[in-house]
Amino acid sequence: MEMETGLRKALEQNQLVLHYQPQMSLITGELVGIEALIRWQHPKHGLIAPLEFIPLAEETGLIVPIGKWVLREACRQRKAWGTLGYHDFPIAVNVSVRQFEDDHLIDYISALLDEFDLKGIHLELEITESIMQNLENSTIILNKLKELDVLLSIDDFGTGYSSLSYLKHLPIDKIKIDKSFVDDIIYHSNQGKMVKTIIDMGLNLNFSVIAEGIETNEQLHFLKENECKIGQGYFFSKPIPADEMVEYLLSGN
Ligand code: G
Ligand code: G
Ligand code: MN
Ligand code: NA
Repeated sequence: MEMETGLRKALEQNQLVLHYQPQMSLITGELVGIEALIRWQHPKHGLIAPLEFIPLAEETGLIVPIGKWVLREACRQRKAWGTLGYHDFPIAVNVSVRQFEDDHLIDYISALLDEFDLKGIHLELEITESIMQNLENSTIILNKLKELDVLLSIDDFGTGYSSLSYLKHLPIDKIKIDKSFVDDIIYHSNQGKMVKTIIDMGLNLNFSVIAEGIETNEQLHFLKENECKIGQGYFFSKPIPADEMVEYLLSGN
């Protein structure tokens, strides 16, 4: 209860911040996307990670206004980067199921694209496989979002219950191979085979495939060998504040 009040306050008093993590082409080494990740800059407790407050936000429904704030802040930041001359990559935002199912989401996103003069392809929504539990309704929502031209990706792919055969009937652009698979690549050859299988099937179904949580050269090497074309992880950069991201962009990354 106390934390819920605190979280409400956080939203009202601008204590929420976004950090940004680059997504890199494993072929050219160029930056091809940026994921926005929320943090709570608490006046007493410092920077609080999303795992410590997003579950509560989801339970209480606060995720809906918080999620709107995230979308707006990400679009504002994306426009600012565009003004600096960085036009080409989308900004990716995590969207919780409850937010995904909110009736106002589509109109809200449409209004944001207008407000910040962005094309749909400048914004990517990361949703999880759990939306498949309500396949019929989710299909309708995904199709409406796709009419706005926003990019749609499946986060934490491989940890849920969906299969690629389901996904091929949905307007999904990208799958993000969960970090847990990438972690084990080098230690267990079976995990490597699994990752390879996901990459191959994803590419065959015309999805972009990104590997999450790349930390080592060995993982990078394996992924490149197996034709994974995009990667994200501490190997390239941790999630960083917006001002550091500008330096990162300026440095030609
Ligand atoms: O940034 P970090 O790796 O600590 O994120 C941990 C988890 O929190 C991830 O699963 C991520 O998807 C989730 N998360 C981060 N930012 C947001 C956000 O803005 N909205 C939602 N719904 N989840 C987020
Ligand atoms: O579930 P989602 O993919 O949205 O969450 C990404 C989470 O993973 C964020 O909390 C981010 O900080 C974290 N992350 C990103 N790259 C790495 C990595 O290379 N190693 C580790 N341990 N965590 C990572
Ligand atoms: Mn994500
Ligand atoms: Na993930």
